[in-house]
Amino acid sequence: MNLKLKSQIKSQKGFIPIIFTIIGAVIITSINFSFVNNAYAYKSISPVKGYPGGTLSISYDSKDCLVSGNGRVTVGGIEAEIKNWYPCVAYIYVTIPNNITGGDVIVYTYSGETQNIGYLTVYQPPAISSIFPTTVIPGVTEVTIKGSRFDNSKGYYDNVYFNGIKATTVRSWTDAEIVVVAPTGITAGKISIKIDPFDEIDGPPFSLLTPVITSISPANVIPGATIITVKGQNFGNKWLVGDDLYFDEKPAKEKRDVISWTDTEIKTYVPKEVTNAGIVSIKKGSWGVDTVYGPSFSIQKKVSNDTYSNYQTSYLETIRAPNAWSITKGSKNVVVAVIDDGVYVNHPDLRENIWINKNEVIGNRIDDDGNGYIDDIYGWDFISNNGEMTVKGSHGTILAGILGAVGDNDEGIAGISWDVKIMPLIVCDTKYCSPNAIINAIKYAADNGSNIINLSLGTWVTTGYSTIYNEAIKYAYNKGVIIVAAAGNGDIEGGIGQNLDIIPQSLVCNDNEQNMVIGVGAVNNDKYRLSWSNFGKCVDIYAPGYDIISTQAPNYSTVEGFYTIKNNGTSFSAPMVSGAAALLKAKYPTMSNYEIRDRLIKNSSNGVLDVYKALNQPYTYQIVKREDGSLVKTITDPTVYLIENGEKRPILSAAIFNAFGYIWDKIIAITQGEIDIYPLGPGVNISSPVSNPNIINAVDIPEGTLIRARGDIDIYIVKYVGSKKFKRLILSPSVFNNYGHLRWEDIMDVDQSIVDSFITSNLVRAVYDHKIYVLYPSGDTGEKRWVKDYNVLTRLGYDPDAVYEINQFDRDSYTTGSLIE
Ligand SMILES: [Ca+2]
Ligand SMILES: [Ca+2]
Ligand SMILES: [Ca+2]
Ligand SMILES: [Ca+2]
Repeated sequence: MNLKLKSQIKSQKGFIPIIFTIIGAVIITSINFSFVNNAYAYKSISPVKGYPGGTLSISYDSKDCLVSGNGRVTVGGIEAEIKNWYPCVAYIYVTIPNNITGGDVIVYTYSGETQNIGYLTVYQPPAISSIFPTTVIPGVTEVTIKGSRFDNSKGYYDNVYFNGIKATTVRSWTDAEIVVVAPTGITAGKISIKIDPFDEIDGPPFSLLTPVITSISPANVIPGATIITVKGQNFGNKWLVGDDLYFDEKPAKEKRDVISWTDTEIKTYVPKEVTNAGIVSIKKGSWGVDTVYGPSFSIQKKVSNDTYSNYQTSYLETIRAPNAWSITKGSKNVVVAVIDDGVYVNHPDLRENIWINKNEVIGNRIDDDGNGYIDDIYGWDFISNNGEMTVKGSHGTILAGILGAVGDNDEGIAGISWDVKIMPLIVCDTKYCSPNAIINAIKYAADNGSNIINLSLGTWVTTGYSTIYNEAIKYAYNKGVIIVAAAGNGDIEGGIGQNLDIIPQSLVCNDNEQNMVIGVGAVNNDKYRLSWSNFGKCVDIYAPGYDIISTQAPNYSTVEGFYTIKNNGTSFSAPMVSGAAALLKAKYPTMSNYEIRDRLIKNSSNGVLDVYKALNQPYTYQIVKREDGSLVKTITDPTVYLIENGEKRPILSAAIFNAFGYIWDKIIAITQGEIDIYPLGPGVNISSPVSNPNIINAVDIPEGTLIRARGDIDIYIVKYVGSKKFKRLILSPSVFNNYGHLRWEDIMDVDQSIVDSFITSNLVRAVYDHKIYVLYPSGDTGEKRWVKDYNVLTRLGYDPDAVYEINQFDRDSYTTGSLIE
């Protein structure tokens, strides 16, 4: 249909009611014959171009005014339904039949006359063949409607409806295709189209793209604190007015808690108004979509009556602190030194647990207890050199709360140890920790009654590893102090933790060859190491270090009052271990520091602190009975003992030690407590040689001897240059056999320690070959690389004395690598 034709239909149709009005007036006022007689002088149809179902008015040449009987009308031979037949005024109204494109309008009058009134053209109504897509987002989705006879453009009375709601945004409109945006406020139903003058016709059904929540994480939340991730589909690419996410009917968006909103994921804080567990639901009000319900959530329970206890539940349960509290909640006899930037000693949740130097009189400017520090009533500030204890940063007060905030006092949080005495020692300001201050503070702690020292200085002491702390650590350890240190963070801002085996750090790695420092790394509440936590052998145990709440000094708090949330770092893992050590010390006051250390480490769960297990399932500290032949000493006492027949035999001099071929590297440093269990045996001297057959005097191994550690397959040949003892690996059996003078039965099986006492040489020179090679054996093969000259050899630190002369077969059994220059 073209526009011109269409406007004709409209004007004709508009004319019809006027006719009706005239007719009605005529009927009501009774029939005026003179009018009628004037009226039937012509024959016509209106309109001349109609549509199926439309009304056709027919004026015919009437002679039937007073004649009774039936008349009828056909259009194109099809019987038309009579709507009204006004005989005397000669007007007939019929419904245009379906399924015709046109035809003559024939009136069969009552009297049997047949009158051909005129030709009617019949237009067909529009038809919808398809819509796409059939699933829509109200207000967003563009829907393409295909079909026929839509008209070439939209007229005022032409419209598309989505289940009765008119689409007001039309992208394009042609006779065969309409593109509209699904309107807001719709419900699922049929798309329909109204092309004037035709009646509205229905198209295929459409459904709404409704949001679906598939998962939430975590499901156990703390209102006002937990960031929850809601995953699903059809959330819309962004938040729109009218949308919201609800927790037990409490709107998150309305409360400005939503952090991000994408089509498949919403991140939001759980509104603090939420008080009950319930269902997470989403409403896409912007699409007119009703609330869709998702999974249920629960509210993190409290493990103490403290105000913010539910913030602590996850990580405290990870380390089973609540279970541990059924055994002990700590003791005020246990002192923990927090060596950091200070602890706010008047904190409402800490002040009961702050150490007080009872032997010091405050404010008299006298060192009453004679410990070298004047008026050190709560501890000492090693930066400002006074006892005022003004905090120099935010860090130390956080550590103090984690390990020892007063528990179950209706205030704040609970420390791991509810009862404890915290000794603040200030060694840092916000930017810098002084190594000397740290050393002095460690000594102060050890000298003034600390049972435990917490060193969460990992991220501040960035100078790497230094042995300057060793002596102080050793001093405290040998006084029975438990020393706990944070492993340090590689880089919390997305970086990765360092392998401390490769890059050791102080103070966590200042173990003094023993395990004097309990190194603590950080895990999440699922016991996975956090990527930024340092790791390696210096880390003895892990504890939660993410999203930790604690006490805070005034001016630093992020939670109303004196508290701070969302602390991340190994700094905050360490005081959990310190607090756990405090619980063990409270429960077992006479337990040694190394036993508490070992109970904590050996009762860990996947390497993660398990306070309950450490307390409840005693790790029976088994002092390993050293094997006969072991060489032991304490750290503080230079005397070396030979363990023999269950006794410790002092080796009376270094000369004797050397004369027996003992190896200094094999001396095991043990604690005084362990060494005390061995009864003292006779001293080792020349006139009382040891009887232990395992000890082979090194001087009994002549140059050229083939040695092999018991249980090992590697065979070495030894040589001596002055006081230096070298060994060289025989690469393979074929190399061995190629040397005609070597005999398998000559191989001497010795202790590994004997093998280790020889320096391994990988330097060789073959006969008739001036080149010196460095060998890189690997299994039964290997590579040789020529060292260019003597200067290169010495520059690289190789000892020319270590060079062995080998045969050419031996040399050629190594592949040739690149030149070393
Ligand atoms: Ca003093
Ligand atoms: Ca004093
Ligand atoms: Ca508390
Ligand atoms: Ca350690």
